[in-house]
Amino acid sequence: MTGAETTLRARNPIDVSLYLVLDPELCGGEAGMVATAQAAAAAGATVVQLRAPQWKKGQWLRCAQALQTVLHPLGVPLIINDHADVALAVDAAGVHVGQSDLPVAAVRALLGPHKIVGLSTNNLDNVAALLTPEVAACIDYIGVGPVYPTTTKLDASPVIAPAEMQAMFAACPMPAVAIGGIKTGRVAPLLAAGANGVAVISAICGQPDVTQATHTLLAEIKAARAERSDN
Ligand code: 3NM
Repeated sequence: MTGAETTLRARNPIDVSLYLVLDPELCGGEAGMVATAQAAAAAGATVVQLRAPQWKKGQWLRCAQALQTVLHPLGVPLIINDHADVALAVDAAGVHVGQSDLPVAAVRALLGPHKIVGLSTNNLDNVAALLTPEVAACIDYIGVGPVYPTTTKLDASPVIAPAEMQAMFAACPMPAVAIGGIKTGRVAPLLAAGANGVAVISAICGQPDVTQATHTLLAEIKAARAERSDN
């Protein structure tokens, strides 16, 4: 797409309230990932992302297809981490990229205007870089993290200080989802700081009762939003 076309593109809506990122190890492999996604989506998770940094493409494709089969009937969008080709092959809802993956303009050009594109941001400079109309027009939402220490992503950036996190949410022109070390009891301050939702791995993946874990997080999100609208 040309710059003019990207700036004219309407942002694709995505409800990032409770964004589940799947982890192959914590879920116990591919079948566990599909079962976890299905249970969490049925319980109210609003987005599922397939993330498997160690996998080969064939496994990505097979698992993405299986996830589409369970998520599509539930109306829950499937986002593919990094691999635009896999997303296109299974007609996933979109792609999420990190700071050192394909640039968002290239992902948008590959996917066309109607797929969701998300980008990880780790500091205020990353958000400031989105503030040109051309770049902002490529992106539908951002991730902001890590907001707490995480042991799930070993190469995570340093934890973002609360003041910087708040500034990132305030500056961000599109929906923003907090990620990193989020578990029960940690949701309210993030939504109060300006997050539109929370993204989790270990708070759902590998939990003994995925449905219950999802319900608990959703209840916290609902309570935090009620609190926010009171103030
Ligand atoms: N991205 P958990 S932190 C995949 O900061 C990922 O961009 C992060 O796992 C970022 O919820 C992270 O178990 C791991 O802490 C999140």
